[in-house]
Amino acid sequence: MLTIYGKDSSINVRKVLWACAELGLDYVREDWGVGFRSTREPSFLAMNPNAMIPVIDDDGFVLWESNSILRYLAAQHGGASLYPSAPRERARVDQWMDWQASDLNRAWSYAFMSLVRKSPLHGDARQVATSLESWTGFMRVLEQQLQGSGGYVAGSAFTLADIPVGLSLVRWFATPFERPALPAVQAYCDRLEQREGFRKFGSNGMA
Ligand SMILES: N[C@@H](CCC(=O)N[C@@H](CS)C(=O)NCC(=O)O)C(=O)O
Repeated sequence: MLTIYGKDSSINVRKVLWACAELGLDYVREDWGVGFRSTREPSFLAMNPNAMIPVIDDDGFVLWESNSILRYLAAQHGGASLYPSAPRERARVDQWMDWQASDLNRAWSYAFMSLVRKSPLHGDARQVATSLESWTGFMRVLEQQLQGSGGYVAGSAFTLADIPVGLSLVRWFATPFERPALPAVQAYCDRLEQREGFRKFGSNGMA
């Protein structure tokens, strides 16, 4: 039995939900996080002392950190094509997953909180501009990669890396500002749209 702890409006929870869709895994999900049960409850902290969602419990194996959960689920539940075992192919998938979780995530954070979430703590116009500039720079890197990769971020086949990167695109398109045209990114988004997991957990209007 697989249990996923976390509300489905969270981008990091949606990574896990999309991965389960790709793997054909059944699960039950409980709503935790802001607006639902508090991750500060002792029973939650016992699973993840960082008080963050998502967390999974797979037959007694408890794990947090969304990208690590994706890797585990693919390795444990027959996802060899999503997460190849050959060291170089696997490293290429890891590279893009880590890029999303670190550089890309950090770049968009201020602008997204300001322009989409309307956070009163993110009202500094200069910091918004810096964030947008940095985010756009990383998206140009993605554009360049997709122009020559063969269709997906880590190569010609869909892999785990397309899940965090694909969900990140939703934020890119949902943020109101003058985006440069990135045709390979747009074509990639259209390609992801053909996957049920993306339609259910990515392009469903939630950013
Ligand atoms: N590095 C973590 C980040 C997790 C994270 O930031 N989760 C947010 C939701 S997207 C959270 O738990 N927020 C607190 C809450 O909702 O209570 C991961 O990738 O799993």
